[in-house]
Amino acid sequence: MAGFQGRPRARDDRLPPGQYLTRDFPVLTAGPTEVLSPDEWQLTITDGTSTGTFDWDGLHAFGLETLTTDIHCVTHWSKLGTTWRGVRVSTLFDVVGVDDLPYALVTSYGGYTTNLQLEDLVERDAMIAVEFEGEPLESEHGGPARLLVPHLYLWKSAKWVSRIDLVEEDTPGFWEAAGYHNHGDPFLEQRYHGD
Ligand SMILES: Nc1nc2c(c(=O)[nH]1)N[C@H]1C(S)=C(S)[C@@H](COP(=O)(O)O)O[C@H]1N2
Ligand SMILES: [Mo]
Repeated sequence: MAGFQGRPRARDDRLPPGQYLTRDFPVLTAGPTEVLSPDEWQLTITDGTSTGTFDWDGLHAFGLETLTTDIHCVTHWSKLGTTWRGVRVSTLFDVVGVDDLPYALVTSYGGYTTNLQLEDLVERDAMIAVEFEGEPLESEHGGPARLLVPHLYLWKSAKWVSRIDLVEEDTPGFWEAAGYHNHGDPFLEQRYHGD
């Protein structure tokens, strides 16, 4: 039967297995909140050969895109239809001219790390987010700027992002080394190592 194509995904299909919906926005940080002003923040992207550093103005020079997306935390809460503004990671990679190395290690101010496959940063909606629901991103949620990788569990979305190193070898980040799944796809329920 024709007519179903393009139909928005039903609300129930948008909730990954084992998740519940929340209207709150819980804060989850494995240490102190980093409090950085926009002037203090910068992001370095490197593949070991080509390197680019973006400060607040340099990031905004690309113009902000709006993304409305669902987010999922491994602690079982999900939020549907959250709206963010930021700059696509793929835009920054193109500007720096990085090689397509297969993995990324992302580092935050304060030392948090998380690892990703290149494709998860460039083939979906990953962005450096600076606004949430029309407001500057609060410090506790990673402001002034965080990584947002909405199709993976939220521990991949490094708050106060400071570096993205593209690398040949995959290295587990903070939670991945502590037993979380290396990839973290919520629809495959990849919560812990071995899932
Ligand atoms: N720098 C940094 N980023 C981080 C974390 C952290 O502890 N430090 N926690 C991660 C985890 S486990 C989750 S669930 C989300 C939570 O984001 P929120 O506090 O904005 O809800 O941030 C992720 N990014
Ligand atoms: Mo988390």
